[in-house]
Amino acid sequence: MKTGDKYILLEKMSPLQKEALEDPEKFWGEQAKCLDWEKTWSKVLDWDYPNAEWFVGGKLNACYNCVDRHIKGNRRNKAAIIWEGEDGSCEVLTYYELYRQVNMFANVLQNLGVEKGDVVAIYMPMMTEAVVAMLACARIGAIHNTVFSGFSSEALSERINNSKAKVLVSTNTLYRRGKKIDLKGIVDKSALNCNSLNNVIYVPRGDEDIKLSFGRDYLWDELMAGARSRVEPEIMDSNDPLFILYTSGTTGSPKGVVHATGGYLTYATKTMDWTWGIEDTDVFWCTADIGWITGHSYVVYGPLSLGSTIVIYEGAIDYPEPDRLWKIIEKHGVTILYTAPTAIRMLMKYGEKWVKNHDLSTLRLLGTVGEPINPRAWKWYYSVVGDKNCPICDCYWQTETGGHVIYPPNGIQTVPLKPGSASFAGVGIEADIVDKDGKSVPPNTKGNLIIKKPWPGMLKGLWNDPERYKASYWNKIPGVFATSDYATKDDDGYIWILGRADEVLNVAGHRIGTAELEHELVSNPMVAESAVIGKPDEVKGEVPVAFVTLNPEYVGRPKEELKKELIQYIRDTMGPIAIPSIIFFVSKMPKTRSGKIMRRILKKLVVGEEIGDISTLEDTTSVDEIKQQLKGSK
Ligand code: 6R9
Repeated sequence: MKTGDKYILLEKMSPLQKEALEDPEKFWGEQAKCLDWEKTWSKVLDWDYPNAEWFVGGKLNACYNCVDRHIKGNRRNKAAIIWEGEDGSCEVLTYYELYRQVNMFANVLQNLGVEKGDVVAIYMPMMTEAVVAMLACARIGAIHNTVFSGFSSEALSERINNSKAKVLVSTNTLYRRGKKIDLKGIVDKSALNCNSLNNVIYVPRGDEDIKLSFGRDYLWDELMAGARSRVEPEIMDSNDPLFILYTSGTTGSPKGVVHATGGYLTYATKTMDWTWGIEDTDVFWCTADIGWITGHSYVVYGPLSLGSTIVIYEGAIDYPEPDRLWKIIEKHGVTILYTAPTAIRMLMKYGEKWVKNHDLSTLRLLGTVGEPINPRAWKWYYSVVGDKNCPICDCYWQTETGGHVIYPPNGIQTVPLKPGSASFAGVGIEADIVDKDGKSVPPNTKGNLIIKKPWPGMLKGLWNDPERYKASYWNKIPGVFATSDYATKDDDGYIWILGRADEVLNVAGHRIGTAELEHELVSNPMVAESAVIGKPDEVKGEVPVAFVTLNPEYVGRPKEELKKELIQYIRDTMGPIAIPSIIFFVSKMPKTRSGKIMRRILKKLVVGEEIGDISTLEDTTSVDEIKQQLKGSK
C-alpha cells in the first residue's frame, strides 16, 4: 500500500513540508534565518554518514539569541521568566534582568577559570538560577551538563567524571512536597569522587547556614556581588557543542548526548513555533525539569529564543492540594500548557472538581510528551482541562532528536486529531516505519520508527564515543536513524507510537535502562543475579519490576528486610525514580540453555499473559516458582 504514503504526502502535507522535503538544504538555510548569526554559513549541510555538520562555517552565540537580541528590541521589559516556589513565593525576571544576571554569572564562571569548551555541570531544581547558569555557559562557550536533581550522588559523579566537568552549580536545599532535601549533602558525597571538579557554586535556598569547603565551595550571591555586569558573548562555530545531556541506553552506562549550537537552536526555535504558533502575548508553561531534554528545548532554548514568557514552578504539581497546577495556570494566565501523560493521569485521578474550581479560560493549547498518552487521559485533558477549546499537541521526540519530530503543527496548519496518535512527521522530517531490514511495513503493522535523512536538531554525537553513536543510532537499521521506538501507521497515515523497542523503560516519562538498573542491583553484595522488566502502570505508564537471586549467605534473611535495604540502595545509587515497584526473590532465573535470562517470560508472567512455548528453557521449575510468588503477591 505504497499509495498510503502518497495520500499523506499529497493531502495532508503543508506547503512548508513540501518545500522542506523537496530541497532540504535550501529550506533549512531559509529557516536558520530565525536566528541572529555573527557570520553566515558557507554550506547548509555537510553529511558524512553518520556525521552531520549543520550551517558549516556559520558563527553565532546561543545566549545572544535567547537574551541580547530581545533587549535590543521591544521585549526589554517583557517577563522572560515567571517563577513560583512551592511555598507560593513568586519572582518575575524581565528580559533585561535575565540579561544582567546571565552576564554577571558568565563573568563569575570566567573568574573561576572556565573557558570556551570547558564543561560545567548543573545540578539544580527548577530555579531561575538554573536557567541563568545554562545561558551563562552558552555565553562564554562553556558546555553545560545538566543533571536531574532527583539523581543520586553516584549518578551525579558518573556524569561529572564522564564529561570532566570543572565546575558544578547547585543549591543547598531542594523543596519537595513541603519537605527539605539536603542537596548539598549529595553534592559533597559526589564531589569526593570527582577529580576534574575544581569548584562548586551554591545558590542559597532557605535560611540555614551553608558549610562551605574552603577553596572549593562558593556562594552564588557572593560571587555575583563581585562580578562584572557585561561579558561579550563568545562567537561560536555552528558546530561547537552547546550542551551534553546524559540519557539511558540499553547497556550499563548512560549516553552523553551532545547537541551543537547552530543546528540545535534553529530546530528548537522553529519547532517551538511550528508546534504552538507562538504569539508575543503567550505565557508558556512546560512542566518538564531542566534535567531532561524537554527542559532544555521547551523551557529554555526554544521559548527564550522566540522571546516568549515562560513559567517555572519549583515543586510538586499536586502540592499542597491536588489543584496546584490549575491554580498556577489561573494565577499567571498560562496560555499553553505542556506536560506529561503521567501528570495528566495523576491529576485525573483526583477528579474534575479540582479543575473546575479554577478559571482556565486563558489556555489555548495543551501539549503532552514523554510517553504514549492513553485515549482516556487524552479525552479528559481535552474536555475537562481544555473545555473542548484547546487542541491536544501530542509531541513525540527524544533527547537525541533535539526537538519535536512527530507532532501536530498547530502553528502552520490544523490537522484533525486522533486521541493517542502524535499525528504526522514534522516539518523537514522524513520518518518511516520499517522492518529490521529497513523495508517499509504496510499500514497497521508494527515496525521500527526511523528517520531517513539528517535534520538540524539531530544529536551531534555521543560525548567522546563515536563508535557507540554509530552503533546506537545508525547501525541498527543501515543507512537511517533508528529511534528504538516501535510504531505503526494507520490507514489515514497517522503515526502511533507503541513504546520502546529496546531494553529501556519509560517510567513516568523518564528513561530508565533495565541494564543500568540490573547492573546496580548486582553491584550490591547481597545480589547474585538480577533481571528487570517493565510492568504497565495506570499512572506512571510503566514501572520497573526486579527479579533477584541472592548470594548464599543472604538466602535465610527475612525478605522484607532485604527488600528495604535494596530499595535504599537503589535510591542511593540511581535515585528515587529508578526504585523497582516490586522485588521478587527467586532461587533461579528462567534461562535459555546458553545461559541467557529470558526476560520475555518474566514479563509475560508479571502481566499475566500466556507464556507459550518454554521448551528452550534450561529448567522450567524456575517458572513454577515465580508463578507461586506471583500468586502470593496478589
Ligand atoms: C522528549 C523525551 C524519549 C522516549 C522516546 C519514546 C518516549 C516521548 C512521546 C513518547 C509516545 C510521545 N516518548 N514522547 N512516546 N508519545 N509523545 O521524552 O525524551 O527522555 O529522551 O525520551 O520517550 O519512547 O523514545 P527522552
